[in-house]
Amino acid sequence: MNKLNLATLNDIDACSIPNYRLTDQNKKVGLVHIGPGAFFRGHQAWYTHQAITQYGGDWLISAVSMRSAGVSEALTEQDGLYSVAVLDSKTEFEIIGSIKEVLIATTEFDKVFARLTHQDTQFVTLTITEKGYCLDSKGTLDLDNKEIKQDLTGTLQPITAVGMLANALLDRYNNNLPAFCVISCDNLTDNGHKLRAALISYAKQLDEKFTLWLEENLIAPCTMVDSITPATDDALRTLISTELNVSDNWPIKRESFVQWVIEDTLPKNRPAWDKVGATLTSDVRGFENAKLRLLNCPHSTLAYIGVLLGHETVYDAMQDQGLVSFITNLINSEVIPSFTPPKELDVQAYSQDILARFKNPAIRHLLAQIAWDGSQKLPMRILPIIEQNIADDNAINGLGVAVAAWCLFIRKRYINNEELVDPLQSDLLKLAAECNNDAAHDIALFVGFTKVFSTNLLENKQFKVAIEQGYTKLLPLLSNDGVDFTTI
Ligand code: CS2
Repeated sequence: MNKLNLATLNDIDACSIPNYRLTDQNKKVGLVHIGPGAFFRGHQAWYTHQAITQYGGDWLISAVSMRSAGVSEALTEQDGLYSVAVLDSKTEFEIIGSIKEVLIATTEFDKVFARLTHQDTQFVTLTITEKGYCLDSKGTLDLDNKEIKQDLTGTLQPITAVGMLANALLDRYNNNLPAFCVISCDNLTDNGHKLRAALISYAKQLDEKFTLWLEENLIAPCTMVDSITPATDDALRTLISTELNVSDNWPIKRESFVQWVIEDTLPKNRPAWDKVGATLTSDVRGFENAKLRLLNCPHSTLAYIGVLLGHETVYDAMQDQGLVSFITNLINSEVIPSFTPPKELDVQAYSQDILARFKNPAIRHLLAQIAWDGSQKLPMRILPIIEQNIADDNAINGLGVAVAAWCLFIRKRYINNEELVDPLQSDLLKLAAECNNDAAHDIALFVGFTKVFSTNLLENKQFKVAIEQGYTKLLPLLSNDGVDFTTI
């Protein structure tokens, strides 16, 4: 069977192919992307591919992995080409051509730096996950972060995205090149503003004039990104080779729903993202709040409770009627009242559509994958709702159950000696080791962990009581006993 690459592209007739890669070999790279995981390849690279296909332009992407070699190994021999399978009521395939190359920052730093400081590079997009920004619990750059500290010594090549981009911007400043526009595409509240502030804070440690230049010139729109993109598995590789008659090292699967809302500060010269479905708006915050609160909060809640209940995928958890009624109540009584949605959004319909997406039988999205990095995700998708509800004197009982489920999830990993995927793994496992099943004792340990919980929360009685109650209710799950979710 043919391997997917430029030489075999024309032989594929089962789906659309990126003709521009065959007809215009000189098309330039205009974007660098940091973090070429599945989400980026199913989302921003897909939008950019649509934009190039329909409207042209020198917008090929140089994709940069900060450390891992996997994507580069898989895609380099495929000339950056890969397939996307859209799995929903019908299945559709597409070959995406927008990635020109995949580089690895640790081993190919000079090439990466050359791309970042090239005059053709006008955008740098990022999907580096919450932890990649090295922020503290206030959302500002953590200058005590070990890796940031190392980068700031300037003696070695940068290992953080913030350090690398700040150095590249300094080089552009020194060479009179315009700053590139940075676009954060991670599930962080105010992602663009946080990234901009982090880069400026880093720049302050380097040079005063450069900092002023950056403050005047750095464009960093906030964005909301959405499309459920589970990790690739062998079943997908087999599906691609059967359906497209070509072998693809690393295909991507996602649902058909895809959304990208971008703050309307983008430079005029850009890929035609807005003409191929992205929304430009001045109110990203409203969309971001809606998505983090109505999709990501229920997602994480389902993940922690679902794993404790022994479910494997989001779809499986959504077959559990007790759990679904708990989630639905949580959304209606505690999440929806917590924020003002954008005028154009019908919140009830939006939320119901999300729950319907969770029930998509064609998508096998592992709860364990969503449960990763809880210490970074809770402060974005659950704790702000709790803070708002406390301020508004609204209920937080269901949200307390969600936080308690996270604590018990960590305990279960510890008890079973299973890996906990989280940058604060060792701190969290230490907390778990000290637990003794007494709700007040165990919750005091977790809530006192200031890397996750802000001082406002840890001093709040209502918050502690809600988590303690949730913990007591869910405790039987630790010993695999049942819990009646209709009474929670
Ligand atoms: C998920 C998200 O893994 C997770 O934490 O909640 O990746 C979710 O699938 C996306 O945000 C959907 O757009």
